[in-house]
Amino acid sequence: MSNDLPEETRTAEKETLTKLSRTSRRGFAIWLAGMATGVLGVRWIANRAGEANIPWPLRRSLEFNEKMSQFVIGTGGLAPEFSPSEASEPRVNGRYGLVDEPIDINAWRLQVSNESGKSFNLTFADIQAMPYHEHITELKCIEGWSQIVRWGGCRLSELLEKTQLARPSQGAELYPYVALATKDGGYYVGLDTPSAMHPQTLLAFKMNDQPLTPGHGAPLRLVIPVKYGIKNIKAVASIKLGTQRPADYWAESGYDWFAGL
Ligand SMILES: Nc1nc2c(c(=O)[nH]1)N[C@H]1C(S)=C(S)[C@@H](COP(=O)(O)O)O[C@H]1N2
Ligand SMILES: [Mo]
Repeated sequence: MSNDLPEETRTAEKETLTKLSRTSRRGFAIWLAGMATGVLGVRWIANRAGEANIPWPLRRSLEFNEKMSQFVIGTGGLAPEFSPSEASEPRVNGRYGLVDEPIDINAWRLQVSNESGKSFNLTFADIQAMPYHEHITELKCIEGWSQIVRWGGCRLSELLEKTQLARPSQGAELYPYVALATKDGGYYVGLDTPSAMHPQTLLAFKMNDQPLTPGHGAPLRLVIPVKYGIKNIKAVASIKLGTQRPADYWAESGYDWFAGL
């Protein structure tokens, strides 16, 4: 793994995580106090054994968030959209998996594949030939800042439909997971397929009407406004559908794997 960020930056993200889990625990404790009088509360307290190194109150609240987010997504809920005047450029945040050399766009390929062995190498022109979509949404970093940005690109759902990679065979169930990675594997993200197929989930090559800059993930990045910034992988080079929950860079450091809003 190429950790080209100074160690202090990584440490800063970890400290944020610690603060965040403390905050979630506090919030959850208040919520749980209210619930404890109810039947559900009793059942949840009974269920409190530690699991997978996540303190139980935090784990429960994450599972609760996960269910809520999936409910919103399942009913076609959209992340809030804003007006063009509100959009501006976000900071460059996180350089894992980004390369310093300029990208040769003619040699660049996006590898899309699935577990059944089906695979395509798409050119940048293939991506640009897809129906173009834009939205103005908030990029929310788990560190506590957010930025309204105008994004443009193709829908991941339309690309998966066109390539017929979302299912093992026609009429079969969707693969439940999507794994995305940079070319060198220095950054990688796992998604649940419903979030990947959400209409606002874009493979973006434009930011605020300009071509994406290298720091923001040129030539192509994921924009997934129903998730925190950590899932919005820059310089994405491979996308694979499968049945196993994929590895995820920040989930490995203890962040919520689902990371939904
Ligand atoms: N390849 C790659 N993608 C990444 C990251 C990274 O370190 N490497 N950081 C993530 C995080 S934590 C955030 S908040 C957003 C920030 O996007 P921006 O740099 O365009 O503001 O990118 C995400 N995508
Ligand atoms: Mo972030």
